[in-house]
Amino acid sequence: METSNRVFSPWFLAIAVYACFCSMIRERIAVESSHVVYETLQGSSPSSVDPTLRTGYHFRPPRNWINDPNGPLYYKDFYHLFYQYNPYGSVWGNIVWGHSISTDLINWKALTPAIYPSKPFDIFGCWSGSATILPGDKPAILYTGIDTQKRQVQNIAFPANLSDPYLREWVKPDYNPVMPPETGLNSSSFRDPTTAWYNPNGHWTLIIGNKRDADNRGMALLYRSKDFVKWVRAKHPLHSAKNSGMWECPDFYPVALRGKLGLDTSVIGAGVKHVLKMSLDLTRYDYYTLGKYDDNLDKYVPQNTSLDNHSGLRYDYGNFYASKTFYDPVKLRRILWGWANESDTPKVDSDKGWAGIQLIPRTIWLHRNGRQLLQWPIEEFDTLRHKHVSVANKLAPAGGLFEVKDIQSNQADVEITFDIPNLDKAEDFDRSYIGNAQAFCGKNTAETKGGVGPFGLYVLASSDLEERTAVFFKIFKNGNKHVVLMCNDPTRSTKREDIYKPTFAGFVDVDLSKAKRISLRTLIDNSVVESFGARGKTCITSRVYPAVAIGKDAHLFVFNNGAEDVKVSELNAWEIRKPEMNQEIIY
Ligand SMILES: *[C@@H]1O[C@H](CO)[C@@H](O)[C@H](O)[C@H]1NC(C)=O
Ligand SMILES: *[C@@H]1O[C@H](CO)[C@@H](O)[C@H](O)[C@H]1NC(C)=O
Ligand SMILES: *[C@@H]1O[C@H](CO)[C@@H](O)[C@H](O)[C@H]1NC(C)=O
Ligand SMILES: *[C@@H]1O[C@H](CO)[C@@H](O)[C@H](O)[C@H]1NC(C)=O
Ligand SMILES: *[C@H]1O[C@@H](CO)[C@H](O)[C@@H](O)[C@@H]1NC(C)=O
Repeated sequence: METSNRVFSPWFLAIAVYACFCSMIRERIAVESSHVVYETLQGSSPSSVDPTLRTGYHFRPPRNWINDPNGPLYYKDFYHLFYQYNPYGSVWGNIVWGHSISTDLINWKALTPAIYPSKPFDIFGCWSGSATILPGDKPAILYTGIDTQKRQVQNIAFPANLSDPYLREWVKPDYNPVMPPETGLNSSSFRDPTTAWYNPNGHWTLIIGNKRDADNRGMALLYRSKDFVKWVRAKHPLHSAKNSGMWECPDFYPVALRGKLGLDTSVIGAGVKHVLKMSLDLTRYDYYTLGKYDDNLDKYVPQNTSLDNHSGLRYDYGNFYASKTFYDPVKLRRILWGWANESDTPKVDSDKGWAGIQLIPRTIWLHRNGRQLLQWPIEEFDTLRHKHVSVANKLAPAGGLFEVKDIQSNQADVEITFDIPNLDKAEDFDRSYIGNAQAFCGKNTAETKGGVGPFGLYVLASSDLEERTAVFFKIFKNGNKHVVLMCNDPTRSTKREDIYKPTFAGFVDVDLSKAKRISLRTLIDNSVVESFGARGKTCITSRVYPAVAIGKDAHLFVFNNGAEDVKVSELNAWEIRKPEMNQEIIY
């Protein structure tokens, strides 16, 4: 039963001391954080969880608030996911490390929280961190603790019992913190250690997010250790950029120049590029650059095609933050986890009893053009595909639309390929929008008539189309090239007016002059629309809360508001089954 508090009671008893500290936090407030703090809502959980728009197949606990994915790892036949979790309410606060295990990254069983405040070095919070698998298959977690002085410090934790494949219990040695904020560092901007990589010069290396106040410079501070216990800060950061503000949840890893295979985080050498990702607190989005890691200098330099600021590349141009990758040694791939928050109001979140999900884990690899990464839902996701419909060679005429019938589309997976026979009607691109897709799509909605496009999907639509979320492409001319935009327009997603409905958009780096076609895959899960354009080149996630288009009343349409006909050469849609989602708790 989702509606009961009982499931947590043995754990509550076990950590009564911790609960006592939580009530201290609740009354006093507040730990400095990048989250808005709603003090009165932090500990108020309703007696039942409102299932109406609740996601079914995206990762989430039975109830309450979650944010960042933490320490993903594989150990003795199980994938582990930890996550920032409020056990008492559905706004941010009282943060512990929730913990779940899976054999396929899709079906999950819950464990009791792995790391929670209990020592002077983390008594005011256990914030984000990462796992590293040390030689001999020994996992170690490094995380940010909030200490008795409310400073951010980095702590280490080890499994209590390496024979336990569930890694239920974690030990935090008394020599913590292993990385305190030294003089000169702002102890409110010092968090989120990464997975460490082994530098051939003989040391473990990792980075920590930081900001230098003088020039608002975001930084990836570099730390080294020979034994993983004693850590020393290097003089220079791995990388930094002025005016970028606090870098949260950095991630740093190698990608192969060719092919989809992932690499262990310690792989260094001629056949790889490196990815540096940071979550910018200023904008609340995740950005990455591709570049070169010099392991002698311990420096990273972005390549000249990667913009090193918040006009740069994003994993996802929508609601996606605090992401983290890990290397999967079973299927030899790198997997990306990212968090999506709600767009509803904190009061409503609190009344519903749930807030936040992790998006479908994505396999991530380098495009052969070397300029960007590609992402695709892990193959295991396809095991949830159920009832299927398909459409082939159907015209989406200029100004027209058709409904995709015979499946219930509120929880669905839709793959569609559009053929664009003629690009002549493409309008000239207004160059003032170069680098700013989102501003463009904010002005030019799904209803703005165009030359080639907008064409795409209306999802979570009411039968009369009063409610609908549009995911679409629009194509322009820029000299003798084409500019392709992908947009997610939720402005008509619900009749409710109190909801945050940002339009999201990204450019799609495709050459339409050769193959005049473009594909879209969209995962729909009641209040989530997660889309992958052009086989994973541009991804956009959005949270929407229809008032009418719920359950069986949610419809799916293909539309074309351009002046040029397009053809749906292929469309496949599946209903998606609900996996096991943390209902069962293993103590
Ligand atoms: C360690 O875990 C194994 C496997 O779950 C279990 O059999 C054993 O009793 C555990 N040891 C301790 C000391 O808890
Ligand atoms: C330290 O960082 C915090 C959080 O960004 C900021 O509010 C504070 O002003 C900074 N302290 C100094 C001395 O600049
Ligand atoms: C980027 O660097 C490559 C060599 O790595 C060079 O061929 C290319 O001209 C450079 N592009 C720009 C825009 O500087
Ligand atoms: C990012 O850098 C590029 C190239 O230097 C520049 O054209 C662009 O304006 C910058 N964007 C922001 C938001 O600073
Ligand atoms: C998610 O919530 C919206 C408001 O509903 C905020 O505007 C975003 O900043 C927030 N995103 C993150 C990553 O916290």
